Amino acid sequence: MSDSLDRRLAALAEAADLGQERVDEEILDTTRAGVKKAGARLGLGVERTVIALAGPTGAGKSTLFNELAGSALSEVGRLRPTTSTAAAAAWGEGAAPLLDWLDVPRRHLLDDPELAGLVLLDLPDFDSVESSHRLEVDRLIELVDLVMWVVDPQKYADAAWHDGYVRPLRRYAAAMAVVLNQSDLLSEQALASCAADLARLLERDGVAGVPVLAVSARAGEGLQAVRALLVERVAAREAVVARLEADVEVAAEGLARFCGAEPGARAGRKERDRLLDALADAAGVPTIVRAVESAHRRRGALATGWPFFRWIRRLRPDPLRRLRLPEDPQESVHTSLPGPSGVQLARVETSARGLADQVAAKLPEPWPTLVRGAATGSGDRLPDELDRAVAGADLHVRRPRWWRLGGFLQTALATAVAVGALWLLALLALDYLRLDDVLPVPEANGVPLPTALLLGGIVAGIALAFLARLVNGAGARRRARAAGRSVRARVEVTGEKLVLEPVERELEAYERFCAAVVKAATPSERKRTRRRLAAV
Ligand SMILES: Nc1nc2c(ncn2[C@@H]2O[C@H](COP(=O)(O)OP(=O)(O)O)[C@@H](O)[C@H]2O)c(=O)[nH]1
Ligand SMILES: [Mg+2]
Repeated sequence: MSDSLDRRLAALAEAADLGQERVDEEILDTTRAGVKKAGARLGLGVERTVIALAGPTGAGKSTLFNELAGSALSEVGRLRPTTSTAAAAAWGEGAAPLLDWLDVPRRHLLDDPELAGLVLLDLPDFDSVESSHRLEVDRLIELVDLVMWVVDPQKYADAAWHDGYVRPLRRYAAAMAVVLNQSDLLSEQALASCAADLARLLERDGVAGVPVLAVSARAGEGLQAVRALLVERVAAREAVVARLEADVEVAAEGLARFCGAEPGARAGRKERDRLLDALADAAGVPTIVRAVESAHRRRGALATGWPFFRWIRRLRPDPLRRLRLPEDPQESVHTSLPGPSGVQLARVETSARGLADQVAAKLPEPWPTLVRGAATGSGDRLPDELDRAVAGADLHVRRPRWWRLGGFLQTALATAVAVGALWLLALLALDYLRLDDVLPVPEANGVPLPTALLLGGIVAGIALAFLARLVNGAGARRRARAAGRSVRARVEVTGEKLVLEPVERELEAYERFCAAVVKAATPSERKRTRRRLAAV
């Protein structure tokens, strides 16, 4: 019978768990307490129905209680306030655990097969001058399966009752009945207009359709109808579930204000790109790209440049070494990149916020705040994580194979230049000593060989260096682009981890929370059908 209720209670408990540390704690506590109460009540069985007689001072609750019990169990009093605790009458054996749970020590055991399963409570007056009475009434109204309000012709319109109880409890209309007592004090006509007025007030309170029974507890009039109502409710065994379902509905409604009509959006391309750009900038991608490019040029020049000018290149440090950028990916290394500036970090935060707002701005609070917090929450870790991302990136620093050949050729050409120069110096010395005919100078195509070696070596060396420089320039740009791409890819992973995934987690929590709330708020198909039929 309570399959649907169990399912809804489970959904409510799930919503309370998902809302943990997100949604207003007080509401979650109330929800959890409600789930716990429902579990306890269901655990005590639906075979018994707890019905409380509640109402203002002197309406006749105790008189009615005694009439129904068939004996003077409860004190009917002119001396007020009478008692601060409720009195219970239980029909049939085995009500003790239920009464223990209700914490009602004053109990009487009655025997009437027709009413077996009924636990009737005579509550203190809710309008008593003793505030403890009211507290006791409120405590028990939370727990009982059905409240039978007892009012009299003087007090049926009191604001204390309508505004203090009926209207706030209007969602519990299914767990309510009203007895208009002391009908013997009115003429038939007056009673009719009084009952009509009461019905009108109840409708205004939002509980139209609640059964209203006019009785005279003292004269014993109309008691049969009250008894019939009790018998019917006890026999149907539905009061427990009906009351708890109303509890679930109220609780689900309380949580539903944290759920909007719109589902959470997913991060858009534009927002993602903006965030990624800001992160790449903060990670120093432009600096890295420049360093990779100029390192390759420098290394290429050292390997293949004109040997006589290489020393100039050596004067400037290698940019990759200077930034301590590992050439092989190594996450554990700390680079010497300057780290993100305040402006760069602010830009990351702004774009993370923008992304959060894009996905969550339309959700009800607290979700936009939570999503924004999730998007920007890892800000402290950002510089470190970005550095790690950079250090772990493949910068595509590889020495091309042809550099060996180029270097070898340059060395050979430089050697030729040196040989030619030394040779010419030797000839100069011999000429000075007037020994120039001693050594014949070989010629190549009419040019003396030492001259050819010197000049040819210079020209070829410079030409080779020039050519190599062109090729190395292109290679440097290519490597720089590849390095930029791989650093960006790593930065993207960091952005996923620090911004997008936390945002996604919050959105998921939102969706699961609201799905649970909807589930809790939705009665089963069978129940709805029955309600629809009842409405016809
Ligand atoms: N005239 C009349 N008096 C009643 C009726 N029911 C109760 N009373 C009296 O109203 C007074 C208060 O009754 P009681 O049952 O103690 O009211 P409680 O405060 O609601 O418990 C007592 O003097 C009762 O005798 C009734 O139906 N008609
Ligand atoms: Mg009383």
